[in-house]
Formats: sequence, structure tokens, C-alpha cells
Amino acid sequence: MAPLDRLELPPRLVDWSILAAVGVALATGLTSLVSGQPGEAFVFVLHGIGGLSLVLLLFWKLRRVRRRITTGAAWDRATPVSVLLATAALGALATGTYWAFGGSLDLGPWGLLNLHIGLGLLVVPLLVYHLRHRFRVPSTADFEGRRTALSYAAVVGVGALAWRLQGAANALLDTAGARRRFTGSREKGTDGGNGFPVTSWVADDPEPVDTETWALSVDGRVARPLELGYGDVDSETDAALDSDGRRALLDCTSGWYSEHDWRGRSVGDLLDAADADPDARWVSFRSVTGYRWSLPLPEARAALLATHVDGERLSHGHGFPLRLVAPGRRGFQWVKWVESVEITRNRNLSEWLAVFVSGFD
Ligand SMILES: Nc1nc2c(c(=O)[nH]1)N[C@H]1C(S)=C(S)[C@@H](COP(=O)(O)O)O[C@H]1N2
Ligand SMILES: [Mo]
Repeated sequence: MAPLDRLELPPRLVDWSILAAVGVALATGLTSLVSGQPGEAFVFVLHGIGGLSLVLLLFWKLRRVRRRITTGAAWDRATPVSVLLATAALGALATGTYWAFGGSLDLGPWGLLNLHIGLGLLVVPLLVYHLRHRFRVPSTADFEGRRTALSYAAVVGVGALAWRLQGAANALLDTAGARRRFTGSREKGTDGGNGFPVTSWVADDPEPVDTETWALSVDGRVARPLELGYGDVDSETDAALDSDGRRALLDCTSGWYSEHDWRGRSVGDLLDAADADPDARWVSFRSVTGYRWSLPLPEARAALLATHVDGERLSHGHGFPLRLVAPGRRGFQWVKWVESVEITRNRNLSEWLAVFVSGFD
């Protein structure tokens, strides 16, 4: 306690630093959901350091305001929301830290990371309300002094050090947290065919697709629109298109990853067969449920519409008859039960909505 007492940070500076650290944690947290390439690992590192700095700053802040909360007479209109805000923030920090150390939680269709994301998002409206009632314009006096600068550097330094120690402790104890990918995800069911987890949004739960009536359409900015039956795309049968294989890793934002040998149709071949407009820029993949996602044309050409995983025909849960395999993209972009490939000039931003509400009629 004594060394912390000597590190005196002016209250306003603590408050502003908390705001900055929350901003970093939120921005990196949201960005992390669409980051999966090794070059984007820094997003996850910053998220960890931002979160751990926040633990320290909140400790300071709560020490300062605790009497305003424990003394009933000091409560005003905004206090209940402030208490909720502190609860949500501490909850987000606790779930994030617990995850990093290998913890899990079974909440039916959701897990610990979903709870972490939910609490983190809950912080936003509560913080906006809190700021509307408690915001004070800072003065330069809040930020002056060598002592302040030193204390401040110590906070960030301790945050980064805590992050390093967390990694070392995980490795030493060999926790499940030590075996996670740079995205934080843990391995499940690699090379085991259809045996890996099935993850769908709650409302995205179609009936098994009937290949008698199912067809894949390839249209939009193409000279020759295609309509293909399952016999035309099945990589087990002889068809007009060659089958293609690829090893790729699916990394779900709910915290697991799985690497497999996928086989199916190269999207590039399909686009060639349909004579796609080379000036088009986006390829949209749509599910029978309405769920959809787009990839830039060059990336789409290198992607696969898979019929098989590790030599097994895809199960219904994994997207039979056809699912997108988009190497380097996060799992939610790997559209299942694909029935339409559309080549477009501009990206259709409605897909951001579709990934959340598809399946609702
Ligand atoms: N149509 C559709 N595709 C979908 C989803 C969905 O809910 N509906 N879930 C996505 C998510 S969040 C992930 S992680 C992967 C999971 O694929 P899997 O269920 O085969 O493991 O599929 C993606 N594709
Ligand atoms: Mo996912």
C-alpha cells in the first residue's frame, strides 16, 4: 500500500486516463473481432495492456470515490448508473483476465468471451450517461508536474509489465491460456472432420438443405450467370469444375479455432466460368438464411466453397451443402449453407446487419 500512496496521481488525470484506456480497450476490442492475420497481433497486445492499465487506474479511482458510494447520504441521481458502470467495467476486466488464464464458462450457446464482449459493450452507454453528469473540463493544472509524469509512466509500465507477467505465469503453470492463439482462441477438433464445434447465431438455424431443390447461383456483374445443382459442385463426383483443396484455419470470435483440409470449388474457377466483370470489386456470399458476407474480388478468387472437411462431406451444422472457406478471416465471415454468389461493384453494407438479424422472419 505504501508505494501506491506515494504515487499520487491528480484525480482528474486518473479520470482522463481511464477514459483513454477505455477508448483503447474498446477500439482494440472491436477491431480484434475482424483481425485474424498474424500482422494484426498487436491489436490483441494493445487490448491486453489497455485492460491491465485500466485495472490499476480503476483501483485508484475506486479508492478515491468509495466513500461517496458507501455513504448513502452522498448518493445523487447519477450514482446508481456510476455503480452499474463500475460493475460492468470490473466484470469485463475480470472475464477478460480469467479467459487469458485459461478460464471458461458455459452459458448455453454462449461462453466466457461472449460475456466479456457483452460487458464491454454495456460499458459504452453507461459511460456516456456517467460523462454527461460528471464530466469536468480539464485544466492544464491537472496534467502538470514531473511527479505526475513519472507516476503516469509508471501506470502504463505496470500495465505492460502485468501483461508480460501474465504470459510468463500462463507458460509456467501450463494453463489452457498458455495454449491460445495470438487472437486468444483455443484449439478445438483440428483435423477431426466434422467433429469441431458448430457455432451459429441464435436465429440462424435452418432446416437441413434439400439438394433436390437447392441450387447455387452465380450472378451480378457476370457475362454468363450460372445456376448449379449439387451434382455440379460436389467434389466427390465428376463435374465440369475441378475440385480444389486447401488447408485453412477457422478462428471464431467466441474463442476457439480449428484447422482442417477443406475441399470443394475454387471461387476463382466459378467466377471464370461465369465470366465475371474484371472491374467488379466485391463478391458477396449469401446463405439460405439471408446471412451474408463479402470479400474483395482478388481475395474471393483465392477462397473456396467447400463441400468436404478432412475428406468427410460437410455435416448440416457445418454448412452442408456448401460453405465459404475464407483463409485469414474470422469465423463469422465463413458463410454456411451458401446458395448465392453475387459479383458487385460496391460493397453492400447491409451485410453488417444481416449477420446479426438473418434468420428472423
Ligand atoms: N449462415 C451462417 N453462416 C455462419 C454462421 C451463421 O450463424 N449462419 N456463423 C458463423 C460463425 S460465427 C462461425 S465461427 C462459423 C462457424 O462455423 P462452424 O459452425 O462450421 O464451426 O460459421 C459462420 N458462418
Ligand atoms: Mo463465430
